[in-house]
Amino acid sequence: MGVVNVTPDSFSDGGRYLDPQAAVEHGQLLAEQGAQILDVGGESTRPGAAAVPVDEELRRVLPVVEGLTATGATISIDTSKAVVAAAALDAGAGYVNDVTAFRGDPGLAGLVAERGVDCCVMHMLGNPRTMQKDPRYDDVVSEVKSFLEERLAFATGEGIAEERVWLDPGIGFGKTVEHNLELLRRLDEIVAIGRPVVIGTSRKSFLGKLAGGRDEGERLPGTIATNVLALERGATVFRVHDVAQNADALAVAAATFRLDVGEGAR
Ligand code: PMM
Repeated sequence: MGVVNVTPDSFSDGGRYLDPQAAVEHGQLLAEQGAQILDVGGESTRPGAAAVPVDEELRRVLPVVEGLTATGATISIDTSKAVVAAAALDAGAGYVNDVTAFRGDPGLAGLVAERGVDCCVMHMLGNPRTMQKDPRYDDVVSEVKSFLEERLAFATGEGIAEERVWLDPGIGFGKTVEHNLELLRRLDEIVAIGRPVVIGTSRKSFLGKLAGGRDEGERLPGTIATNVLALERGATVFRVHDVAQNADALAVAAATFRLDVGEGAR
């Protein structure tokens, strides 16, 4: 899953693709590099980010969804607003990625059910304005797992088919460095819920901290390390900014893991 942020303030690529043409070209490049899905978002969720009015979010994302749909790409719309999701689905998007896990807009789950599309529900403690202020858990993995199970039950209760729901532990959303690492280390426990697991570590700040203070543009090696670990623990969707390099690393890792299984079986 390649990230196409049409925002002025996303933490690693804010402002780079505000022009729809630049965003479409960037999405095309990511698709050529191997992204099977392009995740188009018009509202930054970086810690402390301000909410974006619906008109502005629509103005940012719709031309990009339309432009990328015309190229034949598969689009996921990264939004928590039903109005934005509906317009993006009308314009050709096929997935809804909601970082609030249907807690942000009471109409979104019903819309996903009615349209019969896939969706990603993600764990977040608090909201983007408050989430990084001293997040605490007794056991981060059990709490994230219970939350995702409850949200899966909510989604199916709203009429979304279970096989349409993907789950995401929400790396960096109300988590310390240790919380993120614990979630990655024990990702198999989230995978055990039985739905596809999406992982979004790409360029996030904990990678910079662990590597001695790297800024956003220098976090690709850390991103790849986490994605390879997540693959080994059962994640199947990797939300990344640097598609070519992650795709290569994941292809090699996947081939290696399959070989191990095959050799062991023989
Ligand atoms: N991270 C961001 C935005 N949307 N969606 C999902 N499902 N998972 C994530 O980890 C996630 C997301 C924030 O990163 P960005 O500002 O680089 O897009």
